[in-house]
Amino acid sequence: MSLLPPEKWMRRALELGEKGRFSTSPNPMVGAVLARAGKQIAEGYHEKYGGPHAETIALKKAGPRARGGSLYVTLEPCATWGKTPPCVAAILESGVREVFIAAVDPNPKNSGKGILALTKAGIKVRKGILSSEVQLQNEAFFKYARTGLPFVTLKMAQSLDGKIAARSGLSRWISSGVSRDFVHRLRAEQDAILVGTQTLLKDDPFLSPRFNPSGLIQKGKPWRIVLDRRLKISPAARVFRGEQITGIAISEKIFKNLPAKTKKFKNSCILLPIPERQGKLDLRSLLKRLGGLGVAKLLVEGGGETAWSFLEAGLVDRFFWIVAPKFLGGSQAKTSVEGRGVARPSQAIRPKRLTCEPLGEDWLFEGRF
Ligand code: AOF
Ligand code: ZN
Repeated sequence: MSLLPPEKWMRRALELGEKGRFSTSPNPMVGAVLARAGKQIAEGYHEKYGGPHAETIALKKAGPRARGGSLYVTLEPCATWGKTPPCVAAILESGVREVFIAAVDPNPKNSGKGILALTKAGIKVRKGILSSEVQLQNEAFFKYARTGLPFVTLKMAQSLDGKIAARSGLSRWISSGVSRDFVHRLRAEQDAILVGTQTLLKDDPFLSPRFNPSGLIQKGKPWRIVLDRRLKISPAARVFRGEQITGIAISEKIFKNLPAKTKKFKNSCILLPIPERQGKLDLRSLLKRLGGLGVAKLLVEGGGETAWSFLEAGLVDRFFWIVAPKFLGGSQAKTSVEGRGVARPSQAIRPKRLTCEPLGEDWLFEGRF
């Protein structure tokens, strides 16, 4: 199939934007291509959070050759000052004749303003080419920009019979090496990774990604967030090792009543006092808090109680379910989703857009809510 020229350039821009996957959050992945008379003049992408925007990079590279050209950019150019000057100003100055935009910026600060400013200045604007691809690539950014809440991915690795550990509690390893590599890659693009109290106390996890493409991951990331309502964690726990920032979500009540206990953690991590709801941390409040701190991508890694709490509260956007082709058995062995569960099959929580594909020796289910 031969691609129409605008789609061809936009596809390249989409591909370029992808290079920012591990280093731009909570800002978007954006790519830009400048073309004239059917030839590419320059390209650029948003490399890292706080750095220059994609279209500005491409225009700078093109210099005077941009005049009369067409700019293809995956996200609507910004019209206001942020950490960098507005891209619309750079576009107007460049002498570009037309601008193709894949998706309108969901950021209320910029949304629609870039298109308006360009149109007013007499520049031809065309939007919508590969819009859904760009929205899928940036689905965390789109949710975060609209709601202020992180995009939540729930990840689990279980046996065919739904167990996440053998009856002894041992869980290393249920899934295969290929699946574990997949998880480390997934971790690497998150702003934060969260686990519940039981996983924290039982597994003493590091929660670090053993994958850092060209050292792109931002310093201190991904943050490690642990749910620890009553502050039971030991200051010697592994989540305090290494350079990643650690946050402990504790009950507001504990924070108020136990100043001495909280003090010994003050220098090694961020304490996040969260209101309680029915004897548990209110997860929606926690997400709001994390969003306020700039967490746009949150990975919830278990265990079963935590998975149920997020599912029950309707706070999961996407899940990855790794299913290893084996049986562990045992009525006491931990399962992937615990908590109270639903009373009747008709109340089951049903995902949308479910896919399943092989992942090494395992199977990967992906779905959304
Ligand atoms: C980016 N990269 O290539 C484009 C963005 O914090 P700032 O100043 O970098 O501004 C971030 C906002 O700029 C972002 O929310 C989006 O609205 C707009 N476009 N952002 O990080 C880019 N084009
Ligand atoms: Zn910009």
